[in-house]
Amino acid sequence: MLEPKQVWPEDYIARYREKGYWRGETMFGFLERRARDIPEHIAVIGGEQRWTYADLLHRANENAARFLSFGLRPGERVVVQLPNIPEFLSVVFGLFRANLIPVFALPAHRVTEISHFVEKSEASAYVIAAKDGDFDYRMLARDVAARAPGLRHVVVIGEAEEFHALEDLPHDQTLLPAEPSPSSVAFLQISGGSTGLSKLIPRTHDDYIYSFRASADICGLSEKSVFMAALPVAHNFPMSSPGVFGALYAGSRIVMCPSPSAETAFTLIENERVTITGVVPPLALLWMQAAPTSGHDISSLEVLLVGGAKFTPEAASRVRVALGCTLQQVFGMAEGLVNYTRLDDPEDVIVNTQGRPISPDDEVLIVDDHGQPVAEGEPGLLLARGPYTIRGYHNDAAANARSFTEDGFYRTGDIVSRTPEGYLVVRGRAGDHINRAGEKISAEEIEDHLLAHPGVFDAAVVSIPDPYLGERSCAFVIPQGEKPKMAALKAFVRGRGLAEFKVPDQIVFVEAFETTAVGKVSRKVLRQQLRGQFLKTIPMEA
Ligand code: OOB
Repeated sequence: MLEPKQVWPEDYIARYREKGYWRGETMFGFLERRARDIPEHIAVIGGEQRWTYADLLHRANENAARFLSFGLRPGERVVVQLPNIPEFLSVVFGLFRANLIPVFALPAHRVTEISHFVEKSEASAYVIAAKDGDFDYRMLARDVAARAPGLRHVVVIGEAEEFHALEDLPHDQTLLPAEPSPSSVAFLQISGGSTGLSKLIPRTHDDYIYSFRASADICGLSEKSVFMAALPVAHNFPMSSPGVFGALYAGSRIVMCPSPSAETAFTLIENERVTITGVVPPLALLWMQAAPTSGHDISSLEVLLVGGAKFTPEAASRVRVALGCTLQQVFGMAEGLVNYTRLDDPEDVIVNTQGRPISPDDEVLIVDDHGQPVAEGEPGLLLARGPYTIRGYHNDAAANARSFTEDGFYRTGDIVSRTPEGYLVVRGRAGDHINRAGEKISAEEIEDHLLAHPGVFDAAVVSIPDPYLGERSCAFVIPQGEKPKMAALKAFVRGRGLAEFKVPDQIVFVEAFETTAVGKVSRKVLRQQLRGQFLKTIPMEA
């Protein structure tokens, strides 16, 4: 079984248990209990399908046996790349039941990212949907299989072609193993990552269940709630804040929304009487713009969670009137710490802050560059430690040395200040990633791809403000030899097998990068210089 490499010290474990945060439940165990309590309640709706809790449990049990039937053994890793369909849940809970470890990829990921996840997690299997919209995931799986020899099985929801169709596999229930330890790793999440490739985030049953059980409570979920997953459900936000897992924990109903466009989302909100959902700021803006003329009755919506990137106070102040619901800001990270504004907070707090931590035992420090606490109210670097914040990444000593302090605090890379009431306000970021509409892009990762082009001598990727996306990416490129065309360079990056959101929005060719008198500057300083230069000299809407 995969054990967390970096674990909480014994005294912390004892405290988290004693305080009732960690209750010894497992991911499958909680669903089983729910299905026993409310078997006939609808658990999930998607397309034409409506599954009760009993249906979901039954399908998960069958899928568990299917995965084991063709040779997967407890503890092995399985990369899961599925869109917002009910099968996401029957597959993932099937993996939990089989003591297999899902690795959550986003539907947008392509061959470079998926191969990296397969290699880094040493995954034996990869689960896909045959198609989503126009995109054929079987083609992608062929490319991944060619690159990752360790991958033994590709399992497909739908028409499998040369791969395994999940439905066709035998499901002999006698293969099912005993329940795993609640302190073991339940799955690996993907980090947004500011340096290089995504890191893998090990989350245990104990810690993750605490985070979404408490989230469900803070977000007011009950058996009467209807939670819509509007963002890709493999992401930590729609998964656990309070997400589909929080919804199942609370016995709520889940609506899987295939696309977050206002038309699709509003139709589902109206038809299924959705009470709560979560979006990133650009979507909130779109929905607010679309609502007055959409012709849909979205009056069932009580709470809109907004997070993943900074929501401006100006936009936040318009939510209640534009959408007729309460705004709940959420500032979280796949590594752990999640902050919410509370539903009964004064409007001023809801509009102007990104909330306060879930847990009384979330330890939050705001420090300067030397690790010293800043004065109350001043901005500084946010460090976090607590009952659902990881102590280390999966198998990545270098990243762990960088991203965690000696005493186990996670360096979030976010710059925040704290109000006297303990609410955090996100002021910026120290790390070098671009937060493009909530999707995190590592500057370094994209620079490496650009440098692989023969016409590129050097490249630096920076974030620049964007009125709609919040930030977009701009690559500064020093050409060599024949200067490549901008479109060709974008196509080159795309052709390296990356998620579309990582292709630079803009490319600016320059002759040289400024260097200091000493000669070489760090990439970090260089990016800062370029960002400054760009904002002064080039119009925002290029
Ligand atoms: C969520 O998780 P990740 O892992 O994709 O990204 C985490 C980073 C944070 O460190 C911060 O830089 C940024 O995303 N962020 C926000 C924010 N929420 C996240 N920045 C400003 N304001 C916010 N409200 O993005 C995530 C995970 C769970 C719940 C919500 C978001």
